[in-house]
Amino acid sequence: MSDEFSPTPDVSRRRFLRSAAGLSGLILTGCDTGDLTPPVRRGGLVGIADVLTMTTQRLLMAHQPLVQEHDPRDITQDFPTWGQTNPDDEEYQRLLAGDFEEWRLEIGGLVNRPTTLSLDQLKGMKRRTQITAHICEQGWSAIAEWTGTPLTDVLAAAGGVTPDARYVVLRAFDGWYEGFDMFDVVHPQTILAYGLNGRDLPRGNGAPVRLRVERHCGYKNLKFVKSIEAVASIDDIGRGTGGINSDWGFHWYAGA
Ligand SMILES: Nc1nc2c(c(=O)[nH]1)N[C@H]1C(S)=C(S)[C@@H](COP(=O)(O)O)O[C@H]1N2
Ligand SMILES: [Mo]
Repeated sequence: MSDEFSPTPDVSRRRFLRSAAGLSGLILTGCDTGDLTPPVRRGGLVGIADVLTMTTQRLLMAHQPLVQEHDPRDITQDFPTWGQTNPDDEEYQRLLAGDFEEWRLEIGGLVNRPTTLSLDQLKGMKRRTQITAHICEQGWSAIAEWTGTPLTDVLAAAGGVTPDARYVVLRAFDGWYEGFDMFDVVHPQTILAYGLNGRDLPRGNGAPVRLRVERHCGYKNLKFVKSIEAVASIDDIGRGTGGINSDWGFHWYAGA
């Protein structure tokens, strides 16, 4: 029997195409410059700055997708801890006391197969190690080696995002949340990091897992990650600007 008359290859091919649709949507957005403007337009000078920063960087970086990776000898001794270093959250404290064995990353929203991942499962997936500069908007920077799972692989573990997903929102145990468009989500250096300078991520730096999103400055690199949600719009997230820091008035896209 030729393939043409056999229902089986056709069905599996169709299923393949359907699951590939989510992924290729991701890959397509990742291949061009992505969105050129932030999801929410603010008025006045700050609004103009929002748009100029993001548009300029996206266009400048269109053909240079990776941020600079440094040499091991550039690593800053004693990477600082900044902001929250020990979330005052009952669930977090319980998980911390149990060495995060019970920690489960929730992956939901507009994904094909909502799921959870344990720390061991995450560590068993594809890993990426990168030595990059962290630039905090509050006036310091430091270089560190981060090891983690690419965010695309984490979404793939949930069957990939559905075609209507436009943003991915991460939430943390201290109540922080940050949203990203697909350009940053599929960026090869966007990882959920569980390792810092070859060791387990210390609590102060966001244990068990923190985001590294290298095109953004410090505050978008969410620590203490609890869940990941793919969404069509950021309107219902916090005050609707796409992240806790932009809700407070910082740029949604500040670049680094
Ligand atoms: N959940 C959460 N993530 C966070 C913060 C925070 O207070 N809570 N601080 C941010 C800021 S302003 C910076 S500069 C970095 C600091 O990361 P570090 O503590 O590893 O230096 O984490 C960012 N991510
Ligand atoms: Mo920061």
